[in-house]
Amino acid sequence: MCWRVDHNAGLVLEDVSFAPAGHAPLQVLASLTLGQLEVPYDTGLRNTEDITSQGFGGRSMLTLTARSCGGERLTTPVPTIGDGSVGSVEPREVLCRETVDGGISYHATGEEPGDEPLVERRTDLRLSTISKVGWYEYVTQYTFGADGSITPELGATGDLSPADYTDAAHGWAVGEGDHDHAASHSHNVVWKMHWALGGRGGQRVEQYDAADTDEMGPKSRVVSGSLTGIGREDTRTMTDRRWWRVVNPDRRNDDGHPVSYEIDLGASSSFTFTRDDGHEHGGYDIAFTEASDCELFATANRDGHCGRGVPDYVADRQELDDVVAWVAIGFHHVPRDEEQSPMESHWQGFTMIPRDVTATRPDAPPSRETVNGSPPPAE
Ligand SMILES: [Cu+2]
Repeated sequence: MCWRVDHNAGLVLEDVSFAPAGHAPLQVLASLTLGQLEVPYDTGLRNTEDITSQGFGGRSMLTLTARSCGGERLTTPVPTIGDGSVGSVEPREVLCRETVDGGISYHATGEEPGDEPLVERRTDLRLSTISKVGWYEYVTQYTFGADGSITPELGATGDLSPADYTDAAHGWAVGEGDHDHAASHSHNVVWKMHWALGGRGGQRVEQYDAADTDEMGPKSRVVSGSLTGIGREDTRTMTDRRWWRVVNPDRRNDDGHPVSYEIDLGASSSFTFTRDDGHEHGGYDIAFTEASDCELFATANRDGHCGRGVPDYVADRQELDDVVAWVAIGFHHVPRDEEQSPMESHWQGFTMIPRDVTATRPDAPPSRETVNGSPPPAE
């Protein structure tokens, strides 16, 4: 992959490829960035749009220290004033590249009684930057698992806003007694992924749903799963047992299955951006749009003629081929006594995982290399 720092979006990853063990690399994404971070306070008295107003790059992006980065610190030129259109740039150590232990990759009982279990730990590549916006300091983090998983996360630390104290209905008492209620608020994040599975274009989008049927089998209820195509620009919401995938139908693995990446939203406090309130496509957990160079941000997009945000982008229902996905993950933050001070980092994010990029586990241990599909009947 390549990386750079954008004045607004902060860390930008481009041309992201995954090379499964023993296989040729597959391009996965053309780009991966933050599309917006909105922080509306429950009092209704404050709202910030941190990506489009202040930005995560430029002077907001902090120089890393040995304590803030456990790995290697990488340098890039960062503007000293504004977006760099005037003034000078300064090379600074802003990107942290770490190799971290990802826990147990697999654990499976050995072939013969008494054999050691088959066990491997996972290694993850983790990239992060830190941006200070107001009282908050945000960690933009992307974790690339050896299994091909990609996990975007935003960590929030720093301090609670000293300027936002309210009553019990809109906050939480963090001082002595029942007086000083720090205001609750939401961290509403949209990530933007421009897909390029095997290269840009020719991408298809599908939604998977598994529905409870009314049918009770002999042992359990029958659950029926299916895929439906999303052929045109649209917004969708999350529900139980639902996920999405981006597919390249022209590229197949050795089992003949089209390669794809699955998008799993996980836990989120669903939200509607304040600006999107009342719009037909305003409340979404994920949106798919056809790539356009001027559709930069999820809201407050400046280039008015191509739309002010995601609800405008999807409105003309263009056919999807060169696909951009916008994933909305919210976190409703009710302050705690322990957050003074500084605040313990709180995290929000989601995961993308390969689905049928390879015909089997790419790094299978020798005794499992031939396992693929329904086993032959026992003799
Ligand atoms: Cu917060």
